[in-house]
Amino acid sequence: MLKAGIIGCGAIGRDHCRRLIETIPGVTVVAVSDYVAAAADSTAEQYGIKSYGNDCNGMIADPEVEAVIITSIDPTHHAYVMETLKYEKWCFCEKPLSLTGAECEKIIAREQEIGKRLVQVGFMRHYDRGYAEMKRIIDSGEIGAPLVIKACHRNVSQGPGFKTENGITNVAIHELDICRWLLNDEYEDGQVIKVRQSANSPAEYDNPQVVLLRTKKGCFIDVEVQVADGYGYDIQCEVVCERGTVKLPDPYAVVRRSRIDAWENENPTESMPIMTNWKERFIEAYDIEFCAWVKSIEDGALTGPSAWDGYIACVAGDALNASRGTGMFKKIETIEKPDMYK
Ligand code: ISE
Repeated sequence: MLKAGIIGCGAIGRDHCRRLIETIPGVTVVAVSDYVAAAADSTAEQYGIKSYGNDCNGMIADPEVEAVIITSIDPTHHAYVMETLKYEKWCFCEKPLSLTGAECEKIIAREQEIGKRLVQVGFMRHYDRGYAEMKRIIDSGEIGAPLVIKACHRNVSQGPGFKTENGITNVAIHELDICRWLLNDEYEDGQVIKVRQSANSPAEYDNPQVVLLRTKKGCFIDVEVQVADGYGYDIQCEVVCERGTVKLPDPYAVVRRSRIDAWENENPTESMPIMTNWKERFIEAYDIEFCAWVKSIEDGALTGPSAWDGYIACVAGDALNASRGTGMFKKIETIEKPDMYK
């Protein structure tokens, strides 16, 4: 039984704690910690496990903790991954792996020193049945080579302190990862464009932003990023290939045809609910992701998204953020890929 410790008892941290204790075989959580000590204490109390309060590094050092799961806020990820690697423990880090490509390079260098992959990044879309089926069809070659991706990533709203660049590093980072995975391709260059702004946007950040990417094989990717759409959590993706297209299915299959409310006042409609919470949208993918993670640790070799994948997404994010306002595509340049990730 793999013994894990979780850093971060906020939204997804608490959900992962439940998942690992109640749902996923072969793993349990023995300790938790959080920048806000009370959040760790209440989670620990709920499950009858150890709380390290806000002593996250103390939890990483605990000899009982074999694997560390990092779900704290984005700017803290890099330091906690490096601390975990100090003890050469398994490390599951939620996206983004770091805030910049340069920080990710240090993680990659440390893994090279250790000589073994220990880090997995929480790019759960790889385990979503819709994306996996799209990839299977593209890889089969049945509908020809992929040419264009049209995607959108929409959130209902953001909390305080959200900045324009977080639309890339915290939100579109999923597309920066999943598009190269779907295409089996790497990015050449990219730019982010500010378009007509939505009335839902407070002055502090751009909303929407449009991300454009070109790949080494010449594919074109267009992602509309709305971080405050005012209606739902809406993730869409269509890959146009030479002899057809593949499109991500909506998470609800049930289509309702009825009057929603009063007989007298409404015409009948055909409708499907749209989710508002990202944790719910990918709930099955998170379960599958952790099952696969535990199994790969049992087998002695990680198979999920690597530090390299985390690095590429951050390097692409760096280029996009640097391109803002220039009207120019910016080259996406990486270090040479170490053999470990090939
Ligand atoms: C969150 O961390 C996610 O992973 C969601 O997919 C994204 O839509 C949301 O904006 C992020 O904060």
